[in-house]
Amino acid sequence: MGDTTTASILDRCRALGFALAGVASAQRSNRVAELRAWLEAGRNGSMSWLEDHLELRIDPRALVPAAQSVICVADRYADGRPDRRDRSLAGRVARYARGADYHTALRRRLETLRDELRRTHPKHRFRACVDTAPILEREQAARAGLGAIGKHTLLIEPGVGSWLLLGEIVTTLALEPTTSDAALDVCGTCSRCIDACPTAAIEPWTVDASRCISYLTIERRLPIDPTLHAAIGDWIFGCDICQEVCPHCQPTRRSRAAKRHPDYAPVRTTLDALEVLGWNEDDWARAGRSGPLERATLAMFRRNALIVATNTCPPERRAELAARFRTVAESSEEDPMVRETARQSLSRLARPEPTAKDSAQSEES
Ligand code: B12
Ligand code: SF4
Ligand code: SF4
Repeated sequence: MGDTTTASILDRCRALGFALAGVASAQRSNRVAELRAWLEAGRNGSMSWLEDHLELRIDPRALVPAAQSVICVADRYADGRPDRRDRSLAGRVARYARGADYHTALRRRLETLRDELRRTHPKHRFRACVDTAPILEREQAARAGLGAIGKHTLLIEPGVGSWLLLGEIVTTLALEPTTSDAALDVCGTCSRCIDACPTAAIEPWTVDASRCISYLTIERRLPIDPTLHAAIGDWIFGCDICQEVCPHCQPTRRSRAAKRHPDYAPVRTTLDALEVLGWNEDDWARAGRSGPLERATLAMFRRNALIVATNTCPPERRAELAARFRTVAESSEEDPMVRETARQSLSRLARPEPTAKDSAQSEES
């Protein structure tokens, strides 16, 4: 990569298997007020790390002093095909976590590019970021022209979907920005994601993370508010509903033809809720650790399993489940969060079954 231009970088990104790539000029976010208001309203829930390094998060030139450019890349990981939901007590895993962990898979290729650039430009700085660095990844990607931000706050590749995972290299190298229409409105009057979100977490272009099922099941290390248990439905790790309903995310000939990286081929779509409830540290290490599921602890998985099992339990298995939950709730050796969730789930199981008449009434209202 002797004579580095934006075009040569984009070629290299394609060769490395990235579905999308572009360059943004390094500049301060023009949404600082919105970000501060979001944090002040506590919409980050217990993710206090989002309050750290705010100056770096809002300006890549603070993250990498004298940065001039942000090279943005994206992997496609799914095509929006609906899930088959024909098994009871099956907890769904969000699509991004069904194959390889993007923190490893995407980062490996991004670091190859970073190392090549470092070799050809030893006087310049290059910092590779994937998810965990303090940077507003969707904003950078939209600026680089990779897509546009939808009302569910995710980056959408128009007509192909938001099934994208993002990464960046922030650099002091001055590169020609790729053309972008960052202000592109891909939503118009649509509000499908807002209407479909089971916890009412979405307002246009903002998500109350403290209510989002993705946060509740993956990030929250404390018991989950029981008033949100039913809304979690069959999601044991993450949630895809706002993407599943988005017109841009539907499987079409174009989206099926769009190249997805083979690393994300699904190896797990669902997890059996009762099996997860029975996991010990060894089972957990085999099933989850060192992969995309690693972000949730064993106790969080077992808490989620209790909720999903309660939500998806067929009437004829209620007694069996109640007996199993009682053992958990009464064991002094149990994790306190799991015990509390078992108690909450038991009281939900004890409620009378909705009758056909109740269901008809609630559909009418
Ligand atoms: C924290 C976090 C979460 C939190 C909070 C989500 C959120 N919406 O912020 C939780 C745990 C809930 C979460 C969930 C998910 N996440 Co997440 N998450 C992040 C992370 C680490 C930081 C995001 C952040 O800074 N949030 C703070 C809020 C305030 O930022 P914001 O919404 O962008 O705020 C801006 C807008 O409000 C904007 N704004 C305000 N008004 C307006 C008006 C208009 C018109 C526009 C355009 C913008 C705008 O200004 C604000 C400041 O920039 C990023 C990685 C990263 N470093 O960026 C991944 C990331 C956003 N997550 C990602 C994914 C895949 C998911 C899930 C789909 C996973 C899943 N299936 O369960 C869900 C999606 C839920 C959803 N609808 O957002 C991907 C998204 C890829 C994409 N296509 O956009 C990212 C980029 C990770 C990655 N490297 O690929 N996530
Ligand atoms: S991921 Fe699920 S809970 Fe979170 S905003 Fe989207 S639909 Fe709502
Ligand atoms: S569902 Fe509709 S409103 Fe939501 S992001 Fe997609 S196009 Fe925009």
